[in-house]
This record gives sequence, structure tokens and C-alpha cells, in this order.
Amino acid sequence: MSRTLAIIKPDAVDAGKAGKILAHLENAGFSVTSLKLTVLGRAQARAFYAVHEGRPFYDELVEFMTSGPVIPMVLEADDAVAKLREEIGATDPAEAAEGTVRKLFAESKGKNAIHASDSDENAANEIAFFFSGHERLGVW
Ligand code: 3AN
Repeated sequence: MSRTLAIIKPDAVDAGKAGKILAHLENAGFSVTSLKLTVLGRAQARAFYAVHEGRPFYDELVEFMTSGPVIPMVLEADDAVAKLREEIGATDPAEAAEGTVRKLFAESKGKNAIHASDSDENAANEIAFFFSGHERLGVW
């Protein structure tokens, strides 16, 4: 078993799709081991997406991710990072495979419903970014 971080983004929370996305992920075989609803400040969003700083969509991304509540969660499964990347589909929902979260629930390349860590190293950092102490279930 390994762990990864997902974030249900403001577009999906605002549209009332969070429950459906959570059910979709549970049905796909993930266990939720931490979860909360929060609002990112600008500095937090900039830090979370620091790897994208300087890219043309960075400001838009920070603006969007601070525009409303988000739901970060830790998901556990065999090979969790790769499994979740497969379940969420391509960045652009128009290119996402049938049955993926983004195909089913995302609006656009920017407003694409969900974030997922892209490596074990980033998963560990992103989990630590959102969850600490008693918020983390299990041994770390
Ligand atoms: P993914 O979320 O599939 O890992 P990344 O890491 O390339 O994709 O991009 C991070 C986030 O930046 C995406 N989830 C999306 O919200 C946003 N993004 C990426 N490319 C674009 C783009 N061309 N225009 C607007 N937003 C973008």
C-alpha cells in the first residue's frame, strides 16, 4: 500500500460534485485516510504550485485555486500515485479517457476538478503540506 494526495478543486466543490468524486474514488479502490475542506490563501497556493511559477497559466491557476473551498485528501491503494493519475485522466478533460474523473466532472484545462500528486516524492511533500499530527492516520 502507498499513499497519494488528491485535491477536489473549487470548480467541483462549487458545483456540488465533491460527493460524487469521492464516491468515484472509493469505488475505484482507494481508501481515504485523511480529508478536510479548507480555503487556500494566495501565499499557500503560490507555494503549493511553486513548480509552475513562470509558466503562462501560473497566475490564473493561483487565482482559481484561491477562489473557493478545496477538499484535500490522502488516498491509499496499491501503487497509489500511478493509480490515481490513471483514474483522474488527462489535464484537459477534452483529452481525458472515458470514465475518468476529469472526463466525468471537469469543465476545462484550467478548471479541471481534481489535482493528484505526480510522484511518490511529491505525494509525501503534498501530504505534509495539508495534513499534520493527528490529522494523519497510520504510521508515517
Ligand atoms: P496535472 O494537474 O494533470 O498534473 P499539470 O501539473 O501540468 O497538470 O498542471 C497543474 C495544473 O495547472 C492543472 N491541474 C491545471 O489546473 C493547470 N493548468 C495546466 N495547464 C494549463 C493551461 N494550459 N491552462 C490553464 N491551466 C492549466
